[in-house]
Amino acid sequence: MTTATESSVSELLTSLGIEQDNSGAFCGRWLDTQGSPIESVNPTTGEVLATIRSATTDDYETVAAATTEAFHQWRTWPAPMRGEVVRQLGDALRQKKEALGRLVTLEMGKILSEGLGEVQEMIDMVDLAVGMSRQLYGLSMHSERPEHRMYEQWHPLGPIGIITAFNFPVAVWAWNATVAAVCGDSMIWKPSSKAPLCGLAISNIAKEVLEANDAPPIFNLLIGDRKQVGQHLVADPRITLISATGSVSMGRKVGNVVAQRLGRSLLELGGNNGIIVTDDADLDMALRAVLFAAVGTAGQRCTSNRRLFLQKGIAAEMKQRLVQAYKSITIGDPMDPAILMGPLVDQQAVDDMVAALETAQQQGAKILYGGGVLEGPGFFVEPTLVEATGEMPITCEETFAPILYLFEFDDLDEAIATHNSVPQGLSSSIFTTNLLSAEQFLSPGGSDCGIANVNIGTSGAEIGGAFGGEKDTGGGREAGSDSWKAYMRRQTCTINYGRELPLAQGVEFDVG
Ligand code: UN1
Repeated sequence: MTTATESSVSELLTSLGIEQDNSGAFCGRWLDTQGSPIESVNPTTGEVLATIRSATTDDYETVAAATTEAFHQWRTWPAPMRGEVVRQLGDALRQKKEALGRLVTLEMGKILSEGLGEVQEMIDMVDLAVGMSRQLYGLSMHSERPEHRMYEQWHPLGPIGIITAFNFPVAVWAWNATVAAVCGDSMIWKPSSKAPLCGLAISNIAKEVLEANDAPPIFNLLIGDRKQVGQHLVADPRITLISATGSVSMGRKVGNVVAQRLGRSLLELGGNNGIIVTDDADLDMALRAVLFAAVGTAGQRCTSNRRLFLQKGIAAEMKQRLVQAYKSITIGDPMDPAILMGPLVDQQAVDDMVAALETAQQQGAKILYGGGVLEGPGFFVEPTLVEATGEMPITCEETFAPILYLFEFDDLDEAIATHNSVPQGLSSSIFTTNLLSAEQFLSPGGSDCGIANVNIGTSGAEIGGAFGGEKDTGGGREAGSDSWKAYMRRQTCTINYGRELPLAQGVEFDVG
């Protein structure tokens, strides 16, 4: 007998065009892929949701060729017309927001409010990209030569590759895809094998929008392993840009291969994000921000708060309030609105958390709260507070789990130095009511991260800004501001409208 939950899950999947057994490659049409099956597992129950026949090397070739062909057509469309297609993608996402949000929650386990928020982030990206489609501005310069004009223009770049992680299985595609589309690029998306159904659902939605506009197949998909798909995508000279989100070790490999062929890469890798709370901070606000940043998405955001620096005057009170708050975190089915923390994505993530906590204790840490693994089914753990003492190399690593390391400090210089002493440089925050402390944190000698916030947590960035970080985080910038430039090629043009041919820098070169 089918239970109510089972039937509602299958209704949801059907409404997004997902079957029990699915193709893993799309390029305007679904290919008959025959690669080894990938199971999408619901991390809340451990049950298989659906299967995907992964793409093979042959499928890669078919998709890469179609994506290249699509680029040749798409780049001739005026940018505002490309923007119109993206606008319609936004309409489709609005219609499917509820279903897509539920799918995100079902497949990777973030709570429904965050699942819906992620789809909203896609919609916001669409709106931004539609505006961008009329604002892909180049500069004009004054030529040093008489009767000459100089300007720069931005052309579509080419077919691009988008590699995304499980934790933002749809929004990170949208950061790249919406901007790349208005810029005139076609693309191949390789989603995480831990969240492949999200890739199927989005591809089905994009397919309808493209077909309704007689647009070439620019939004393509390949689901498969590194050998069959990933390594071809990264090494393929046709793929002008690889935008990759994931671990530092993945980014190092991808970056190396792309650099070898002098391609472009845009890397958004690990974070080890710190929050500094000074004695004069508004502790109510700091507490709420830390909770969302450290426990939200079960600590599985690249922006999750992993290190908390407490000034000595408020440290004891904050620790006590944190423990109280952690005790009241509701853990369970992420579809249930009363729940604040869902499961980790899989057993490997649970094992990684357990191993990190063991190492932390060997290195002298004390667990202040949590540390436990909950009974299955599902991959549930307790959110955990760890008192860091002295030298603890584990605190320089990113563990994708709800572990928060607590540090104490005397003065802000010291806190900023420790804050910056890790290899990663994504997001950072300070909680203070002192203008001088806030500005010190934002000054050139302050936070060394790509994102620096005052009285806001480390996670939950808006799409209007450029998103990304420094050092091991990889240096890439996605989403808003002028991030679009990564998806286009710049051309500097000089036009002589006179009858003479003067050379620049006063060089004379006359024959006879
Ligand atoms: C990620 O975890 O890879 O700032 C992206 C945030 C989200 C994006 C996170 N808007 O937390």
